[in-house]
Amino acid sequence: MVQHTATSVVTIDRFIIEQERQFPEATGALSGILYDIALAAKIISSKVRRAGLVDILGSANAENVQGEIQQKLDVFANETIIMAMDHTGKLCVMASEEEPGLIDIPDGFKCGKYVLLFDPLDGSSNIDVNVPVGTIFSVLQKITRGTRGEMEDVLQPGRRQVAAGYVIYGSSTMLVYTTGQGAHGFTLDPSIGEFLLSHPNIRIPANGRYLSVNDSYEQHWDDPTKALMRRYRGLDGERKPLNVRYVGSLVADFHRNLLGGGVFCYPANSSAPKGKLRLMYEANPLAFIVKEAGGAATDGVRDILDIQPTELHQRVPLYIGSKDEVDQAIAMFGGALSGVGA
Ligand code: AFP
Repeated sequence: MVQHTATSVVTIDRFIIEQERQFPEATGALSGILYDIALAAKIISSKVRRAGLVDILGSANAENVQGEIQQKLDVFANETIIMAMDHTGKLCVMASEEEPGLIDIPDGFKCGKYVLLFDPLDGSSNIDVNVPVGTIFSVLQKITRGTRGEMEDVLQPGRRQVAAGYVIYGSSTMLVYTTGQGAHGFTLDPSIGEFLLSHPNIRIPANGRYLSVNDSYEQHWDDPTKALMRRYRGLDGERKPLNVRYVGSLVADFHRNLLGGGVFCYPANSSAPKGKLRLMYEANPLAFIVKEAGGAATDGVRDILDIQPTELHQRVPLYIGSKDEVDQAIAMFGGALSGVGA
């Protein structure tokens, strides 16, 4: 943790500018996207904080593209991000976990060279019971020639991300992001409305304390998955057991393991052969962050960051966290990681 004095406080804006200065050729567009996301995060945070006070809880009676019931705050978060981002001239297209197709930049607004993918409010089924939820985002560079962004611009492997991050609306609101120069965390000081640098250059411990998995699916797991979970729990006598912690809100589980060490697993199972989590909105951005923090992420066979997406809402099995723990998953499934912890 950073100890601040009145003059040493580093706001997220100042930090972003200082990082941008290291790249004289930077146009400021990526920094602008990060400021705008931080602003959207403050708006969402203030709404989430009031969720128990105002009559906003409960279903908006709409099903999203994943067939899940949307919560009202999901809708609010989705709209807040779109409205904060679509007119800035920095993006050419967006995609959200809550929307079936691409989100075009409205007519009359300039298009920029970046693509934004986001999960506006992950873990929303936890809102009613006051459990942390989060926003996750990923930024890619446009690769097609036209002015507007196309599906090809969106369906790029995670290794091409130029920025990624998440916001956790927990006991405090924190924003963690990377642009490929380490993973840095900022805590929102609600009294001044600023994200302040609190966790510079986060490093995930190489081996973990925590195992996060929903083992109510055990009967649907294949044998290697069952063997891996027995290994993590120390039941096969090969290692010290990990401590099980599962919130059921990916950002909360990931954040705890990032700071304390551990592995989050959402394996494939016979009723969800590709798992549940989405490659573009959840796995890729968190894989970029964990890699910058010295950890790793795999689907068991491939490095998450190497997967070539084929569809917008693609799901992927996910093992993410401390490098030694992810290595155990890879060994169990016979996969390989490239550039881990670089
Ligand atoms: P919701 O947004 O529907 O609450 O789903 C949350 C989530 O996508 C992710 O945040 C959790 O890690 C995961 O699903 C939990 O899924 P299970 O309930 O199947 O364990």
